[in-house]
Amino acid sequence: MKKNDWNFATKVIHAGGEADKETGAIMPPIYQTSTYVQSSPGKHKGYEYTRSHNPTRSRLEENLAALENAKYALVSASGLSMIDLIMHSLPTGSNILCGDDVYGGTYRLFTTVFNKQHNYTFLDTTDLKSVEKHLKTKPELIWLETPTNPLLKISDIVAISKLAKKYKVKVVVDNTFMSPYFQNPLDLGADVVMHSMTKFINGHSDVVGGCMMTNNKSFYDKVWTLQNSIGPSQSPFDSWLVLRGIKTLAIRMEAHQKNAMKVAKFLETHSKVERVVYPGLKSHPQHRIAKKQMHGFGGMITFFLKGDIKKSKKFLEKVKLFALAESLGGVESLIEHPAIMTHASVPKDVRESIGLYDNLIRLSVGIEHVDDLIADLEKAFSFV
Ligand code: P1T
Repeated sequence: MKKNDWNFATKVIHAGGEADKETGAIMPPIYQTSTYVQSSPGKHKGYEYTRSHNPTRSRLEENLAALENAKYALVSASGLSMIDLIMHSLPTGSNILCGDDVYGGTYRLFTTVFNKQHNYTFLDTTDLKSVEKHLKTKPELIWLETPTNPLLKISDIVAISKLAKKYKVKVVVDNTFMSPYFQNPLDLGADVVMHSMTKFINGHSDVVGGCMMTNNKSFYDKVWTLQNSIGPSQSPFDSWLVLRGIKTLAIRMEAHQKNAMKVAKFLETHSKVERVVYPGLKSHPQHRIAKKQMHGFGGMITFFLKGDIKKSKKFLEKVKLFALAESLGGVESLIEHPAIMTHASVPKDVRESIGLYDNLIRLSVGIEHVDDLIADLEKAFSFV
C-alpha cells in the first residue's frame, strides 16, 4: 500500500515515522543541535544550520504534508509567526481581503504591524455576494478562518476558491479550529492551509508552533526563504513534542467532538443561556455548509450567557474543571472570555459590529468524561 493511500489514523502515526537508520530507534531522535559538521566547505548531508533545516523538524513537516494531502509543509515557531511569514511573502502594497471575525492576534498583526505595508479589507466571508464583489477588485489574497475564532462562522471554501480562481486571487485558510482531521482546505480548492499547531495538532498545551501546507512549490520556497532570513524556526524539541502529540490526533478529535456535541445540546436547553453556536447544531446558520465541507464539527463552542459582563465574569470564576485560560485544542477543557482575553486587541465597536458581545463565552471542550464537564458548567450556572 502506498503512503498516499493510508487512512488518516495511519498517517498520523506513520508518515515521516520510519525507524532511525543508524540505530533502529522507533521514535525519531531529537536532533538537539544548532549546526552540522561539513567535510569540505559547502559539502554536507543536507543540513547546515538548524534555523534553516533540522531532521526532527523535517520529520514533522513530512507528517503534516501527508495530513493535509499537500506536497510541501513548513513548520514555524508559532501560528502568528507563520501568518507573519505569509504576509511578508506578498508584494508591498498588496490588497488583502480578510474575514471580519479572526483570532484577535491575527487582527492585531494585520491592523497594527502589516497595515503599514498592505491594505486590509475585513468582510463577512459567509456572504458570497459580498465576497465576489470584493474579489472583482483583484486583491492579492483572501484570508479565511473557517470556522472563525470565536464566533464559529463558516465560509464556503469550495465556492470562494472557485470565485478566487476566476479573479486570480490566492486563498489561504487558517484551519486551526478543525485540524487536518476534520477539514482539508487544499482538497476543497484553497491554495494554502495554515494552523496554529499550539492547538489541536499538538493537543497537549505544552508547545507553541505554527505550520503551513501547500502544493505550490514557488510559494513554499518563498516562505521557507523568508523563515530562513527572518528566523522564526521551531526548536527541535518542540517539533519532537508535536510529533508525539500528533499520533493521537484522530482519536482526540473524535473524543473532542463527541463531548462538544453533548455539551452544546446541554447548553442549548439551559434557561440561563441566550444562544449557543456550535457547527454541529441544526440551529447553526451555516450547518449545511459545515456538513458539506467538514468531516466533523470539532471541539469548540461559543455561547451567550443571559445577562451582563458581571454575570459572565462570575460564571468564569466559578467553573473548576474548565480552566479559565487562553488557547484551545488541548486534552483538558478550557474556557475564556474573548472580549477581555483573546480578542481584547479588537476595538469594542468592531467587536460589537460583528456580534462579539461581552456576554460571549468560548469553550474548548476537552476529552475528560463529559458528565463531569456538564456538572461543572451546571454548578457555575447556579451562581449567576
Ligand atoms: O498562538 P499561536 O500559535 O501564535 O497561533 C495564533 C493563532 C492563529 N490562528 C488561530 C485561529 C488561533 O486561534 C490562534 C491562537 N489562538 C489563541 C491563542 C486563542 O486562545 O484563541
